[in-house]
Amino acid sequence: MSTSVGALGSGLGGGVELTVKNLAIEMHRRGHEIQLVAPVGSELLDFLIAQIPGNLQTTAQTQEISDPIAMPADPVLANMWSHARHVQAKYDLIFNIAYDWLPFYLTPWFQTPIAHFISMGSLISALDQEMGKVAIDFPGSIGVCSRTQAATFEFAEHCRILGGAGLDLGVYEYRANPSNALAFLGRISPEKGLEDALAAAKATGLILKIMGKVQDEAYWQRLQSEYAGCFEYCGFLDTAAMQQIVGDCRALLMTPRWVEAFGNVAIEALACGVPVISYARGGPTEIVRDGVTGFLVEPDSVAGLVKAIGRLGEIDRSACRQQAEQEYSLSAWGDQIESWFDSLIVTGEKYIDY
Ligand code: HBI
Repeated sequence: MSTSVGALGSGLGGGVELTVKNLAIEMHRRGHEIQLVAPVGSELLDFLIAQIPGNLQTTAQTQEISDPIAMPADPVLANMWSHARHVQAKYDLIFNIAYDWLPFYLTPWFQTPIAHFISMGSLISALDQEMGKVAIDFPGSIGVCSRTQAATFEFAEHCRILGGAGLDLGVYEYRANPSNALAFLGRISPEKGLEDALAAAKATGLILKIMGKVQDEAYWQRLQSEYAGCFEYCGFLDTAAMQQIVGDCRALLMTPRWVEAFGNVAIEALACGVPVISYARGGPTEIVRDGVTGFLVEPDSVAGLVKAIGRLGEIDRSACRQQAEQEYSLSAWGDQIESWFDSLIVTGEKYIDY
């Protein structure tokens, strides 16, 4: 059950799109039958996708913590879950990655177990409450990306830490000798702090190569005029094209204003041998080995970013690729996910109703 904020392949789902893609690939490789349920216009390799019509959800990160739960007219989210209700008997498990109230509220109404993967830290109290109910009433059914993300929820100790995704490392080419540019990967939206990455690039005279979907037009217009000449916008690219550009950069800059749940882009950069310079906030603090595969910088400090850029000569790029191979392979992540799923699937022989 995909994200409700955009069709798969649109880029609006951010890191969730890589998570869904690699999960589908890996579970298929392990012999599981999969049906994807996603907003109309979705595409993902040649997987069967139930294309669901309706209006997209508002992105949770643009809402206030005390906001009421909102659903548009003809909500794609509700239509997705009506579809799930009709087909649930055909499947052993439903995997949900929508960061929305409805899937959690509906959990007790479903006969098929639901594995909820929460893709961001706490954002909206009313949503946290519903997630917390499921965490208690359906033990083990909540998966998250990182410990720091879990810690933003009151039900942290009920979360299973899974990482944000695993990578098909063959898709990422290791590059030893980069050009003199920096990379920024991600949705162009205020919570990603792109202005700080641009300020650091400007201060060091290195071009910032920006890749990702423009999600907040006004924000992007403002940055383009303020930092004209400091960046090259490469658009929202597929993995093969993206890794080609990232691999040629001296470092990936991550400047999250929020508790980044994981940072799929960090492990993608490492897979290309590219060090990660990130604010010490959220998921990247559990990924970057400070001084070895990148640098963790005092949050919101552009000066700290500039200092770290000056130290890139200390990093052995092959150590970055090695970390991706040791910790972020798709098969290792697949083991974690599959054992999580197994723990939730009620198989006949265990619970026979007399
Ligand atoms: N907002 N309401 C809502 N629902 C989602 O599924 C959602 C979101 N905001 C962002 C998002 N998903 C993903 O792009 C990130 O979790 C990566």
